[in-house]
Amino acid sequence: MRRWLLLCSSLSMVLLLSGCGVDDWIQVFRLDTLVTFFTAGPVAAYERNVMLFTFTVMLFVLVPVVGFTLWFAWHYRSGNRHNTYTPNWHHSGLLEGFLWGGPVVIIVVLAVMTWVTTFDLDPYKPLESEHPTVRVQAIAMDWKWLFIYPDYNVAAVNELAMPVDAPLQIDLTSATVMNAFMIPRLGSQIMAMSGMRTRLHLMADKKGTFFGKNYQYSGDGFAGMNFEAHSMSQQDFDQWVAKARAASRPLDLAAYRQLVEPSKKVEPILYSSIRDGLFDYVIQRFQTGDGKVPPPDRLTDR
Ligand SMILES: [Cu+2]
Repeated sequence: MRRWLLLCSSLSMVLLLSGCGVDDWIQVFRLDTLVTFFTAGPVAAYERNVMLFTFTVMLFVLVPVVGFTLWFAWHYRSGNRHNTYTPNWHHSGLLEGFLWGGPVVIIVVLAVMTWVTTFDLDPYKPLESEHPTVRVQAIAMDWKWLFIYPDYNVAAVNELAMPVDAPLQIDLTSATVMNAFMIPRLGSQIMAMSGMRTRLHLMADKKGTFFGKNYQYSGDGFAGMNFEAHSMSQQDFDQWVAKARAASRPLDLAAYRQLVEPSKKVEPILYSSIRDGLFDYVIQRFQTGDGKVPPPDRLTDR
């Protein structure tokens, strides 16, 4: 414990003295893995503001309650002999108004805010941007993420690349149990479920590498089911796609079957091409029950 304290304080000193920015703090203390506070995109920023607004509104309950509790305890102490004695007191309109009015106002404010922001933050709602949307199909596996770029005909395991300021339209499903996709610095967690498709729109307005994770406990390899989301210039993104294409590792059905087998702490893998309709195939396998019903013609094994 003392060693930890010493380490932390010396680290803080080093950071303070070197005049580091917020990003260095985030790096050192891995804050990006814990909270949606250090935002790197509009969705996360909106969510952070909702959180701060809610917190502020609730302070209007918390501060008076804590304050009056202390004041009552002190004022009505047994030793206080300097008060009017009112044994027949039983009602005060002012007090009733105060006790009920505040909470009612706060509930109304929070309800309206929740209503409005729920529609604003609908994960299915496309994001507005001058840049074209990048489509991604994410498949949760035991215990890694597969990201397919249908428009570029490439795929990657545990690595999500995106051009900065371009909206991502992520379709998600699972090839196993339920998983939850989230990149805290970009906002909005969403479930990935077998036999179903969910959709999430995200956007990064900063360049950088962001931590992403499965936030739903899913068994043995869960702890290592992390990935890196890279936000980069359009040029770098094109280069990333070119790098994937040069990988000469096609993601055909055989490669998929191999990949879908449980494995832990998987390093990023790039795929140079993808089997057409793979995402729908994964969904269909679970919709038909036991996975034995033949998939669509183009996906049958030969
Ligand atoms: Cu839930």
